[in-house]
Amino acid sequence: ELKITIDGKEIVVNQGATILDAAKQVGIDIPTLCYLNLHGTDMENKTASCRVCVVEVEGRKNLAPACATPVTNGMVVRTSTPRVMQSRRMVLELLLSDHPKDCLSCEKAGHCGLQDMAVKFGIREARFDVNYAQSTYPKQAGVSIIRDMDKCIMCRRCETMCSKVQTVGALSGVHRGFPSFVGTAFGAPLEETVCTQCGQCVAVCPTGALVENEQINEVLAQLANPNKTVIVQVAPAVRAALGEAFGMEPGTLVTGKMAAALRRLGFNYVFDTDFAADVTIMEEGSELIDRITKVMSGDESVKLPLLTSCCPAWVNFYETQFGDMLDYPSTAKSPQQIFGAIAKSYFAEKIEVPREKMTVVSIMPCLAKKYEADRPEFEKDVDIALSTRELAALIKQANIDFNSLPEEDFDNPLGESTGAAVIFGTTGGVIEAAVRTAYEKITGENLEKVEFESLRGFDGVRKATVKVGDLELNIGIAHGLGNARKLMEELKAGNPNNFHAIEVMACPGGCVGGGGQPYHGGNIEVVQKRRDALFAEDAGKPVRKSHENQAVLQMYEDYFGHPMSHKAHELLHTHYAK
Ligand code: HC1
Ligand code: SF4
Repeated sequence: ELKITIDGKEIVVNQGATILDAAKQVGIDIPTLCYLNLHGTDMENKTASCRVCVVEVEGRKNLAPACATPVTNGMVVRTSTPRVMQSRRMVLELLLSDHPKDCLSCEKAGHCGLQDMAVKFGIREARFDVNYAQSTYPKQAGVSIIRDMDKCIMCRRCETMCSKVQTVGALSGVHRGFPSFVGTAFGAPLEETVCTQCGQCVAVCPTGALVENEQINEVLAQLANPNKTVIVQVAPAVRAALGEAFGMEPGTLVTGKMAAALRRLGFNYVFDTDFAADVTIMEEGSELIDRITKVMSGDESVKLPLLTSCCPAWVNFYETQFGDMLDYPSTAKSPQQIFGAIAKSYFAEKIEVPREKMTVVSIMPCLAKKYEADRPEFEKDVDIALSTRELAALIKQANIDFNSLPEEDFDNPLGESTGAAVIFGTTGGVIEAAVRTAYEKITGENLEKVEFESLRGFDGVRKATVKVGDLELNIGIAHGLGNARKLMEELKAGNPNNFHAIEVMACPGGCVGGGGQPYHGGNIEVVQKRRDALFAEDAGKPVRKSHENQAVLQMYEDYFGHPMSHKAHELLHTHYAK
């Protein structure tokens, strides 16, 4: 234990604590810009590059960055002396000297850490402004992400996220001095690197250097076109976060208001990705049972464990990083793509609209879903994928008073869903949904208690064994790609845990923590509250097992026959490539 005095307050801290940690203990708020700690994940960025958190330490000549200076016994610290305040101002002015001044039209306006600091410190003029008539770096616009390195302040949060949490390593600091920024190898567009499009770099970027590829106007163009039937689907995790954009507490469920808002925006059919999540369980669950049966009878043509395949950043990750293990993931398409395929076949035929006259828009908590929708093998089953943030912006542009909307239902039939589908949006939820169905299919018994507590939780890697009749089903769960890598390395070493199935979600927390969700400002508790909201929605649903979704069963009867049928394979399954 160490003693430290901050602004006259004596504090006892543990060895290893920083001045910032100590100050937090007693509620002293030292401003930070580059620092970020997503507690419970591997994300801690303490590069001490912005110098906004500097403080005075008695006996030291130079100011010290609070985020990266460990406490020593007897330390005396002052956090807001005139010298400290002047220094913070100067640092901000220097950062702004090398930063574009297009705040008015910047995508990050209102959510920008640099802007917040400039406001807090009352910066009124750009004393050292360099001439920004010309951009220094070309803007790179990808399918999911736009990189504008003129706006990079070298905080390195994206690099920490990409390298340490996701273990992807697509981004790193290049050059020295003024020309430095965080870039890709040889300046390649993200699509041509190992980037998975997870969007977690966007989620933690404090400025407008990394933002989504906004497609709001494309959606408006479709809605304005009288020749188009425009269908919208909403992912499970969106309903647990959208309310935050309208001032609601994190964890507020807005399912009904969201449906009402989409209807007022002019979508012809307001449907639910949850319907397709139930279909995914029908397909993936059947595939799991099929593989287990085959492996147990000595058939070596299939592999265990089955890896879930609904998270597009995870798909990109295993395609690039584990290209020799592509027979492990389920061949089922993701719910987003299953929905698109069903909308443009089964539903299109039902309402007698040719697919060319139909536009499918998805609202996703994710940026990789834009990339997924754009993959050539999916043939534009989904035309446009907007993030939760983009939907919030669209609702605001349309002058809809979200908070006073009534609660409305989704349309039928592709709006009907079960509790199992709702929990797809949190880590552990996809596999819990699959187990609910697999249990009943394998044992033929009714599953009384549908909650599997052993699969829930927030640890990065979780392992559980679920008894399904005589079978001991061994399950692995990872969220965050670095954690997924640990499980993949285990598989390479011979599957010592004898896993039958593994669920992976690329983002910390699963989709509730997706790269397209309202910015959580570095507070991982926000993500956990969204998760709790999804579990609450599941608990309140009258039907909680995917194979009991009546609209799904009707569709199989009318159209696909049965899961894994020829037609199901054609429309609902995919293949992977290195
Ligand atoms: Fe997800 Fe999924 S849960 S991937 O996290 O399987 O994005 O929410 O839509 O497709 O259903 C995201 C969420 C989402 C798919 C489903
Ligand atoms: Fe890295 Fe994900 Fe950002 Fe790609 S999208 S650069 S993988 S953090």
